[in-house]
Amino acid sequence: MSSPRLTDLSRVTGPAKVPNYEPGDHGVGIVHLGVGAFHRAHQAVMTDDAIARSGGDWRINGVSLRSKEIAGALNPQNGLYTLIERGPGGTEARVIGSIANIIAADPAATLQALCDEKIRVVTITVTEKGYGIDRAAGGPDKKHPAVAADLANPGHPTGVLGLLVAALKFRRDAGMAPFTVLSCDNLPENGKLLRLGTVGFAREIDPELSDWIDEKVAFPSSMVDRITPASTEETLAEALSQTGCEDKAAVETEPFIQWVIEDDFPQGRPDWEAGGALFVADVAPYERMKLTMLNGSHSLIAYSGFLAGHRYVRDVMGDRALAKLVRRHLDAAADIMPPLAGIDFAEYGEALVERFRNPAIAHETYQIAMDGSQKLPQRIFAPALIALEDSRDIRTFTFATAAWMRYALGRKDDGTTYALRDPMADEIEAAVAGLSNPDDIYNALSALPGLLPTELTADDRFAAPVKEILGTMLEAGVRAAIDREPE
Ligand code: CS2
Repeated sequence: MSSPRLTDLSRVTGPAKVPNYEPGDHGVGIVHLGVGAFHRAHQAVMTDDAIARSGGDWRINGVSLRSKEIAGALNPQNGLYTLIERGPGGTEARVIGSIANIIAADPAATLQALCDEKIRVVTITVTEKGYGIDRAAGGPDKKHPAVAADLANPGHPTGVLGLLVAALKFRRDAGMAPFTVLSCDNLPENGKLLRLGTVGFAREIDPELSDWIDEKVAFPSSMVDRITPASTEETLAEALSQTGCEDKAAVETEPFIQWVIEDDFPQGRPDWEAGGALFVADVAPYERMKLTMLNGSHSLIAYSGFLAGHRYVRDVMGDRALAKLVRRHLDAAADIMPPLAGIDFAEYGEALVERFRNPAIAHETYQIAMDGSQKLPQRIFAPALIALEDSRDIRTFTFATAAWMRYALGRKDDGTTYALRDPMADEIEAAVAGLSNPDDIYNALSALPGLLPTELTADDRFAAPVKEILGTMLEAGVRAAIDREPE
């Protein structure tokens, strides 16, 4: 007999917990751009907790900017899905009721949703590359395809900046309050960056609107954390056994969850404290800790682990030599953290090691290796520069850089090839085409615009070890380079 689809809480028969509220009793107050697995494992969960504890019309109108896949899974389920938390001690499941519906690859409907007066907060997870912000200049990246298209046709926007600006224009012209814009991506000072991008985009088409946005719209920064691998068939099978229902939108994640947010919501917000969110005056030090320690070592794990033949993060942690390099990285990263009240960086590092080792989570190194050009500047290069300026040991940052440069060649030691999956893939491939000498590869990748700071690449304390490690990787293989690395 086939199982019923998860369309209604009354259908749930397994051990999964269900919300203590009736989802349909609560209206929508949030539009979320980018309804991937991470959103469903993070903000949607905290919003579910908030509604459960304090009520309110805070359900989420989700938007998938390009793909129709998630809408196809979630809309027939009335937004319901199973969250599976997998820890070393076991698995727990709950059904989440905070998502109302999904708009898929439909810019006009997205704009309409953003113009709805009931929307008071717009949350965003579109990955680092999704915004179209020129981080160096602090404004819109006019070469980004969506930004270019939206600047040419601002009345029919398709990208994040264009949609936000068009919706804010409509709201201003209609005498409505704006919404608060909350970026939840792994970018340094994500709120400030998004403000610069949005205000800068508006300046190109309507300077008065730009001033209005700058004055009236809040862009709090936030630091988000939860390790969430892509869902697989096993995720869906687990959801079935936990709910007795067929669920095509289930997600699995680790038990740990963290959200640190600047409390600047003029139009109100859900009671996210109910899910454990921490509200602070300045998120920057938390962001820096997470980007440098968690994400930095994640990227080291991804490039060196993938090239050494490890499919999952947990396998990398089971490789003694690599696990030592991860600890070395965490120590070096902890050393450059400015003090943060209530946080012991050594303990934070230990907790990260345990999270990376979680045997129940199958997090692919290849997934984390994606989009290196967007991730490494804040994860590896900026910390390397700080360590260099402080005259600290920068060996681990040079090792991570060499591993990424080796990865950029697109083939493993055994000759297997793979796609780079990076918005700069074409430039990277063209830069290293035909090169085999470490110095040439180093110089070619260092010359790519906006990636490695010249203060770093021109400094021999950085350049020499990167070239040396890359040379070992090319001559003796990545395995040998890992094994030869001093602790
Ligand atoms: C990872 C992150 O894929 C990646 O680049 O480093 O997605 C990481 O899992 C999250 O930031 C954890 O909060």
